[in-house]
Amino acid sequence: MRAARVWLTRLRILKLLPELYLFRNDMRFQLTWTNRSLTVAARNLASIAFTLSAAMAASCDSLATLTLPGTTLSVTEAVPAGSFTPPGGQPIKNLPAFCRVAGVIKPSSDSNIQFEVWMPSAGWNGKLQGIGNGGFAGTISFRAQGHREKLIDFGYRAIHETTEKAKAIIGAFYGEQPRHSYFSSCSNGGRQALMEAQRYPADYDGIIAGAPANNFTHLLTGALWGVQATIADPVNYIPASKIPAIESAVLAACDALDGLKDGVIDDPQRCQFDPAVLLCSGPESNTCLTQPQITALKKIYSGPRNSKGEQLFPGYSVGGETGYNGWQGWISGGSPGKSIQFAFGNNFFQNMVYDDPAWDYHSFDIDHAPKVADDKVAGILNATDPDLKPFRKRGGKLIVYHGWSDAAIPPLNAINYYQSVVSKMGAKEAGSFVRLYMVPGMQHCGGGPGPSVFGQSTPPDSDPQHDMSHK
Ligand SMILES: [Ca+2]
Repeated sequence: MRAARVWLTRLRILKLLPELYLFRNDMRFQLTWTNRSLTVAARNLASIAFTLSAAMAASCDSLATLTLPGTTLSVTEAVPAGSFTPPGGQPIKNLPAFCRVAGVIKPSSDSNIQFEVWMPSAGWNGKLQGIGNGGFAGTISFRAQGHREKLIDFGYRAIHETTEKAKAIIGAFYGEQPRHSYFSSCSNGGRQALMEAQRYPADYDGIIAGAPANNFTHLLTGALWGVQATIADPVNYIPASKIPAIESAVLAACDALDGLKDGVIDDPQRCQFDPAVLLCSGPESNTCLTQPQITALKKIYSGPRNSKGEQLFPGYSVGGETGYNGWQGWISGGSPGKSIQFAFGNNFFQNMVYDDPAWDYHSFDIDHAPKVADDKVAGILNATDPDLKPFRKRGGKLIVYHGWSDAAIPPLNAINYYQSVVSKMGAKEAGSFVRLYMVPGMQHCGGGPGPSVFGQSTPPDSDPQHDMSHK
C-alpha cells in the first residue's frame, strides 16, 4: 500500500504570487493523492490528499445525495485511470481511478468556499492530507472591503470547514474515517497550518508548517516599511542588476564561517556583514552601491522599527539574495513599485486595513499602521497563539520549517514563533511534539543555493544538488 504524497509545487506557488493583488475568497480545495509528481490547478487554494484501500460504502455517483451542512456538491463523478485535467489546471498523468467530489461550502451567507475531494477507487492507505495555499489564496475578483465573513473564511474558517466536509465525504464513500490526517503547506499555507494547530487541534494528527506567514499583520507591516525604505525616494532603490554584487559581498564575508565555501551560509546569525563594503569608490556600476542604496540595504537586513526604535518584525537574513525567488521578485521587482512585496503590502493596507482604494504606501506611518492593522484584523488573520496544549493533548505533532534565504518572509519569524511556544509550554513539553528546522540556503518555500527538498510533501527533485533524498 502506498503512502499518500501531496504538495503544492514550487512552480505553482511562484506562478500564483505575482497574480495575487487582491484578496478573493473563492476557496477551492482538492483532495488528491499520488505516488508520482502532481500538479494541481493553478488557482486552487488548498489540497487535501489521501490514499487507502477499503470496501466502498457508497458509489461515487450516489454521493450526489449526500447532505452536509451549508454545503452544495456540484460534482460527484467517477474518473477513470489515466490523465485528468482539473479546472483551470494542467493535465495530471498516470492517475489511478478515483472519485471526484467538488462543491461549495457557505458557513455564512457571504462565504464561497470552493473545494474538491479526490478519493482513489482502490488502494487507499487510510490517510487524509490537506495542503493550503500561498499569498492571498485567490485571484483578483473583488475587494475584501465590507466582506468580513470572507476575511474570516480566509483567516481560519475555510481550511477547517473543508477538512470537516472532506472527512464526512470520505466516511460516506469508504464507510470509514481516515485513520490519520495530515496537513502540509507553505507560506500562507504555513499560516493556515499553524491556525489549524491553534484553533482546530482535532482536525489533524500531524501538521507541517513551512515558512509560515503567521504573524500576518506584522509581516505586511514589514513589507510596506521595506517599500518605503527602498522606493519612497528613488535614490534608495536597489535595482535587480545589483543583487549579484550584494550576494557576492555577503558570501565573501561569511560563506566560509561554516567551514565550507559552497555558496551557502549555514547560520546567517553568525554573519556580521557590513553593507558599507559595497560603497562605490568610483562611478556607479552594478558592482557597487551608492550611499542611499547602502542605507536601504541596511534597512532590508535590519527590519522595521518604529520611531521609538522598537523592532516590529525581523529583517531578512544574509545569503541567497539572487534569483527571482530571491530579492529580484520579492524586494526589487522589475522596477520601483513592481515587487511582490509592494503588491502584498500595499494591497493589504489599502483593502484589508484602511478600506480605501485611494490609499497607498505614501500614507504608511510605521507608528500607527501596525496598531490599526492589529486592532482590525490580527484576531482573524494572525496565527501567533503560542498555546498548543490542546493540540499536544490530542497527540498532535508539529513540524515548522523555514529557509534561511527566504526573501518573502523573514526566517527569524519562524524562530520567534517557536521560541514563543517554548516559553509558553516549557522546553521539555514543546520538545515532545514540536520541531523547528531552519533550512540553509533555501529561499521562499523552495529554490536558492541550498537544499529545498527534504520530505516536506514536495515531489522528489531531479536535481541531486537540492534534494536531500538523493544518495
Ligand atoms: Ca558555506
